[in-house]
Amino acid sequence: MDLVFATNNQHKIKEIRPLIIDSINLLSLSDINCFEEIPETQHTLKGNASQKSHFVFDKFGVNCFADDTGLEIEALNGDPGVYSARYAGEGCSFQDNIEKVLLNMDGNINRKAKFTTVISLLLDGKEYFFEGFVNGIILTEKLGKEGFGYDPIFMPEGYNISFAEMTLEEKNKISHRAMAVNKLAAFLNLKPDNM
Ligand code: ITT
Repeated sequence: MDLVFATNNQHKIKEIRPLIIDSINLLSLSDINCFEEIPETQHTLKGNASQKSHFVFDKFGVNCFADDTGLEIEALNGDPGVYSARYAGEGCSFQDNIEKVLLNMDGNINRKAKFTTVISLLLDGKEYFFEGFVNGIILTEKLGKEGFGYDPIFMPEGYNISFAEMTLEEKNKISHRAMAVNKLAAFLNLKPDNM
């Protein structure tokens, strides 16, 4: 069956493609000629994931899912959290966001942080949610060139390299997104008629 991943973030598509079973034909927004900016105005990850999937379902009538992800930093009272994409302001780059985090965390001993992903799946008009998270710490400088977003300054618990120093396969073994997508994939596989 066809399933649209409602994201404008190409890195996310690259990450999850290997995690989705072959019987699912994963489509991007451009595959369905959706080139609009999808609104993301809610104040929770769940709300934003749901808003993104509903936007695509309502306009295009296709089975789809969306992911909303946030990086919560304990010493910053959970910031940037649900506002992770635009932490440094409207139209900012990954680099701008990283610089703002490093500045706000300068001299802070508590480096604890957590990535959380919430997926909203809309299948035949019914909504299902899947969640994944990973704990870690915020580094004091950027390490590595892989991945995207905050990956160069996030080191997952139990590792001594950043997400940006990992291969896609390594990140996919432990990441917030992989955990949520694996739950989605297991659910799709278990559907009785296999759709
Ligand atoms: P879509 O809404 O189109 O899916 P987005 O980039 O706006 O793409 P999110 O709102 O879910 O995605 O993510 C917010 C930001 O969090 C994102 O722009 C990245 O900076 C960061 N982020 C998300 N997933 C990440 C990951 O796996 N590693 C590092 N940073 C990540």
